Amino acid sequence: MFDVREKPKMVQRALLVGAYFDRREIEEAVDLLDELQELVETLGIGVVTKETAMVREFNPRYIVGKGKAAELMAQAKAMECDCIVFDNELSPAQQRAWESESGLCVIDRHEVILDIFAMRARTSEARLQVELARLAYSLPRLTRMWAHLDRQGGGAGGAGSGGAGAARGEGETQLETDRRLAHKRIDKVKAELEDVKRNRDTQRKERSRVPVPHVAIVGYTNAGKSSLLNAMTGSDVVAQNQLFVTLDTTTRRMELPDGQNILLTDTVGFVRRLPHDLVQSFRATLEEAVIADFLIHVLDASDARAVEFHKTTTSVLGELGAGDKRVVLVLNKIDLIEDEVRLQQLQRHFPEAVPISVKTGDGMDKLMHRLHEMLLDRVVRLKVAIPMNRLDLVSIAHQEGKVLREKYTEHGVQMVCVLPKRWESRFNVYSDETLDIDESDSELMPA
Ligand SMILES: Nc1nc2c(ncn2[C@@H]2O[C@H](COP(=O)(O)OP(=O)(O)OP(=O)(O)O)[C@@H](O)[C@H]2O)c(=O)[nH]1
Ligand SMILES: [Mg+2]
Repeated sequence: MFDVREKPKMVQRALLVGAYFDRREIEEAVDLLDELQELVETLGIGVVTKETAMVREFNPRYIVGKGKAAELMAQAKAMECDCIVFDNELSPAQQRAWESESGLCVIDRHEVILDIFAMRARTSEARLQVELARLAYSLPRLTRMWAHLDRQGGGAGGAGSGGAGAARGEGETQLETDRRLAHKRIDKVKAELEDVKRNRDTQRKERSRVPVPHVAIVGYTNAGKSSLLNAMTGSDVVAQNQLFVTLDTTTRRMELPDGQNILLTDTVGFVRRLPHDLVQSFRATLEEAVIADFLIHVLDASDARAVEFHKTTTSVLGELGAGDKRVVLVLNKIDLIEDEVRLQQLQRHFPEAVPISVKTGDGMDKLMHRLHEMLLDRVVRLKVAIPMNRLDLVSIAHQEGKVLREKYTEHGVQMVCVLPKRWESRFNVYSDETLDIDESDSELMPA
């Protein structure tokens, strides 16, 4: 690991700045700053104050005007802040200018998100992916006074482990050494990620041997994706009222009421202004969304920013190459909406969406029904009379589909079953729609 300069102490008190360039953007700037506050607090840093700054004349050194920059620095010091956090992306040079002139630690939303991901990464894959994103971010910033916030110690990314690896080559400046080692590390992490990817591909191949439809749950962070997976499959993926709880995908099998099996995958949440290199680094993980047959897009309908969140998720999905996937949109947390009109507005905005509450179970039957509809083109429902010498088909029907009715006769087995389309031709020979086998649909599908 390359050497990084440690910052003098942990930062604790932050002044947040959101610069905007058009008077009409003020609302959005305030809104994004509120979100930045949530992100900063996730790192355990207190937010002392939030300032929006309208930029009349863009100053490439500070983004905001020189006077405004001086004012903000003075304010940060007067309020005993030890850190300034920008909602806007700071170039390495801008960050250096702010840090050297204020004497404070200055970071941007990008770095905050990277640090949250680093703090949350648990599996080796997530750690590698975060580390890669952090290295990409750090490389042009090696001359900074301080490196990443590194609150979790050890962990991924530019943590200052220095040591033998950082030995300076002949005639090299410290900066050149840092750069060389960073590049070396980047190559190594990339190679390790390739291994992980190969493993994943093998697993996927295994899965696609049995072509069960694959559905990925996507959405903004904290929308309730993991909760939905848990509710649908009875698993216990961690679900918490915090940002970016999930950094790894979890795939679980579930059976729909019509007997079809599907694979459901929980994915990493998105956020506005999600760093591009982070999306790139998490490609392997997020690829689950790209290869899925369709997506369940979970939206927190109780959040006033739901429409914005929807836009963000849709555009990140586009960036990942999953923009043309079929989507079941879910308006979650309707139990928290007190204002009926608000829910109606959302439903008018998203007429196709299924309103649900994972918490109360409200609407879950409708969601199941919608999933069933999405898969209609993949299954057939057949009435068959299987002769004694083809009892192998009976076991196939049990394994691959769902047997709704079954009657043993002296000639063989009569069945009503739902089967994946690819079995249709083999069963069709024995199909007999006139069979009189007691069949009531009531328990199968919700209305
Ligand atoms: N009131 C209410 N809370 C919900 C509902 N669904 C989920 N939650 C809560 O919302 C919070 C976030 O849920 P998660 O399932 O962790 O959200 P996520 O989308 O997986 O979030 P990340 O993994 O961070 O991207 C948790 O505190 C859940 O208990 C719901 O229908 N109603
Ligand atoms: Mg989650």
